[in-house]
This record gives sequence, structure tokens and C-alpha cells, in this order.
Amino acid sequence: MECDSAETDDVIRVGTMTELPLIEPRVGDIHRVTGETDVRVHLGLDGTGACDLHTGVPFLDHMLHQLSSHGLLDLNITAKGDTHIDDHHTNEDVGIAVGQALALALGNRRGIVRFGHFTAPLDEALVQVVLDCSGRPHLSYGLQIPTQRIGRYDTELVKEFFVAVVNNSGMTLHIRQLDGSNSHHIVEACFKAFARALRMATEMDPRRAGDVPSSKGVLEQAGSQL
Ligand SMILES: [Mn+2]
Repeated sequence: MECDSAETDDVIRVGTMTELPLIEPRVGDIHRVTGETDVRVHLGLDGTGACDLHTGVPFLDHMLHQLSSHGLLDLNITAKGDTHIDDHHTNEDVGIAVGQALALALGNRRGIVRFGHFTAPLDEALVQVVLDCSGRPHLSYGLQIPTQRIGRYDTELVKEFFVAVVNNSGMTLHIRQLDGSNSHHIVEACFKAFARALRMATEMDPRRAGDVPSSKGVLEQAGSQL
């Protein structure tokens, strides 16, 4: 069967323009270069959990894989850092760039759920994460990791990563360890809980109808130049 293509196009075009809202992709792209690191991050909030992670810090890649997979974030990260010294600068600067990419992807934060929480088990470990994409950086960090290292990864760097994310994304983040004795399990449960809490908080709330979820009407990160 043949139809009048011009007329069909007109009908589709009018319907598209008048009935469907224009939805911009919620993505953030950051390329951050310092004397210590060169970090590229692509973050897509409405993703499928596709990731490509090359930070040069294997355990951090493993944790970012949890963030992408359980947060359903599309996440591509490449970092070249001074890991011949140690992993400190690279770990922190990946956290900074992830936080900046998250802030970019959230934009004015219209229509988001805003709050998120999840409690994730991994065998004996149980970690609770509660967060608010408030624009106000705050971290309460309650992990007690029993060993100094997981593989070559210094477990002090877990807190440093979340400090960087919080300060650069404008997030209020509470991390509580409810149980756990194995360091790898504790940290991985933390990243899984963070991923699911972030997914909850950043999803669009259809009942918000695109409004900013704040009685003040504004949720942008204070002082952000992004
Ligand atoms: Mn693991």
C-alpha cells in the first residue's frame, strides 16, 4: 500500500512538536588535566550500566563498575596519573571528575526525586547509604575497614574518593557500616549501596512535572562554575 508521504510527515511533525516534551540528554563530559593526572569522564544518568573503565587503579575500576552497573549509569573513564608514586592523586582526581560530571548531568536538578537511600549486603557486610542531591556538600563517613590495603589499593582512599564526589557534585552523603569483617566486601557493599541510592535520587519524578524539588525553588550547587 502506498500513502501520501508529505501528508504523513506533516502529521508526525505537528504531533511531535506539540505533544512530546523536548528532553535533553542528562550527560556530563569532563576532561580535567593537572600536573598529576589527566582524567576524562563521560557520565550518562539515563543509561543502561554500560561502562568502559581505565583509571590505572584496578580496585577503583572494580568499584566504578559497581557504580555503573547498579546505578544504571553509562560511565566511561580514562585516567593517566602519577601512579608510580601511589594511587592517591589518581583516585582523588577521578572522584573530582565524576562529581563534576554528575553536577553537569543534573543541571538545574528539575524534576528529580532528589533523595535516595539503599542498604546493600555483600555476604557478611551490610552498608547503608543515604543521600540528597541538595547542592550542599557534606559527607558523614562511617566505614571501618579492617585492613590497610585491598590488593594494592590503600583503603584510606575510599573516603578520599567520596569527599571528592561530594564536594564537586553538591551532594549530602551519609555512609554507615551496619556489619562486615572483610575489607573487600565492606567497600564493595558501600559502592553498591551508593549506586542504588544515586539511581533513586537522580531518577525523574513524574509527579514533580519538571519542578525543582525544593521549597526554596533552587537546587543548584552553590559556587559552581560548571
Ligand atoms: Mn569484588
